[in-house]
Amino acid sequence: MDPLQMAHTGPRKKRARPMGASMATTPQDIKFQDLVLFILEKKMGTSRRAFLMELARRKGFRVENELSDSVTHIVAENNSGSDVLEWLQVQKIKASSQLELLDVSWLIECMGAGKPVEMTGKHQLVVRGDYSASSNPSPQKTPPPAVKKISQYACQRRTTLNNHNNIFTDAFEILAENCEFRENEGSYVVFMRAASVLKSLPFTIISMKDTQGIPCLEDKAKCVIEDIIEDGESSEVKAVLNDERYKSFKLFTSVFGVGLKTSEKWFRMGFRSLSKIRTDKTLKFTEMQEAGFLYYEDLVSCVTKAEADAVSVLVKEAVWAFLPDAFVTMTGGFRRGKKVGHDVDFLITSQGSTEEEQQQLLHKVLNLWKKEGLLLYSDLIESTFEKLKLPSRKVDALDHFQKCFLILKLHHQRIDNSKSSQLQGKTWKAIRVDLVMCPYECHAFALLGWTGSRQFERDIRHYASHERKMILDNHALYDKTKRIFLKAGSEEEIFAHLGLDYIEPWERNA
Ligand code: DCT
Ligand code: MG
Repeated sequence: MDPLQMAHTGPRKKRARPMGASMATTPQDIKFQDLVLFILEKKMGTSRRAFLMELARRKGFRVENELSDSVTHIVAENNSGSDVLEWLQVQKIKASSQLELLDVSWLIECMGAGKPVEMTGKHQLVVRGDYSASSNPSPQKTPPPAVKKISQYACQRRTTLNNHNNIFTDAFEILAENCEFRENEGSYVVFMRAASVLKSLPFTIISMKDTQGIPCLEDKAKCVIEDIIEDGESSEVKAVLNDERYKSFKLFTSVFGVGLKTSEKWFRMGFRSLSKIRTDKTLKFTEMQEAGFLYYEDLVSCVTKAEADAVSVLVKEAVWAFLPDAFVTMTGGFRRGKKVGHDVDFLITSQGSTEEEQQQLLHKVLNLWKKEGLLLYSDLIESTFEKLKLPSRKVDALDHFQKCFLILKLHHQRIDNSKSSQLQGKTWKAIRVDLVMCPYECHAFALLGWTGSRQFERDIRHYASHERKMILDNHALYDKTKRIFLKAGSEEEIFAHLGLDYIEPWERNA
């Protein structure tokens, strides 16, 4: 049976569990002001109703908890129109002729489309002349959506930012982060892969049947999906969000320069808040952490696309002042089309300059910004790149390019005013910026590596080694069978060497 048909197969009351408070209280943006929905609990069950209410609210629909005069659409499952009218009579509510009585199949189609779909005869509930019949007219079934085989590798899936399964992927990302904090690499990978595959689906998962044939979903992940479908939330996620260690690590690692080791230390010392840590006389901070605390508020607030564009102008101006032929490309999440990020990443390369000129460039750029008072923090790491060295076999290995991790002062006047998030009184914002300088021969590999997402990078490297006997990293692609390096001047050529269809940057949000 197909997923949409499954929605018609009756109440799901396997386990009657109380609803979490988060369900009704999550504020959601209403996108479709003209519609006010009410979902009938009768014959549907509490938890399924709550799940559908939460899902619809997430998609921007206004869904009322109680039936009121403002309701324009009543959605019911396994009820005829007469059943619904009878129920309304019992509630002493007079149905206006404007009120739409709809089968749940309409709502499910709306969820899939992400917007209200046209109401047709198959959705409208049948009202018999005498109102008395209670049997359910079998609603017309929608044909099953064509299911293409989904690859286990993110580099063979197209994953845009249009995620139909946030409700599940948000849960997986919290669980993965918790595993990361507990250095449980195995489970971290399980949850990240599950989140990644669900992000690529063109439909919302509504029942467990929908998960059939989807790779990368281990039992652990399926249990979470089942919990959310049945109860509207995952008890495991709820427990993690209340967990002392998770909460502390989340807080500590939000400071630039604080990783797992430092978080562990502070947690063991009994710290639970940043204010206590900031003011503790016995603690020693690295220069990075000092900067992290100093610019904390700016750095935890996301970088917008407008801010990233303003930084891009700043970077290009500085780079071109010293190497006018240099290529400067914004990479990372913004290249994948994200509207916000935690930093702005750039890849710089140049064809016509000497090795010496290339090596000096970042030093000159930093000096210029220092003079201009824009450099709030910098950490420059020299290249350890060696030509003809075999690529790294480790999928998470860092690259050997010269790079710097910075905090730049971005004056609000540099941001396109209409989009600026200027705070009153403050004329600038501290922004995290990463600059990477790579030799021209490597730029396609470096661009592919720095565009991400992390899961996409992991999977394309796994794919290269497991499916093609090749080793791919940010510097090169090596064919182990032929024992040769495969050259590439563009990302398209790398995909072609690997025998992969080209995936655009905005389809790499795995
Ligand atoms: N990258 C990677 N492996 C790492 C770190 C980074 O493959 N260990 C790649 C993937 C993305 C790119 O570098 C930039 O990294 P981030 O800035 O951390 O990620 P992002 O996708 O740009 O996301 P954000 O919006 O948080 O900056
Ligand atoms: Mg980034």
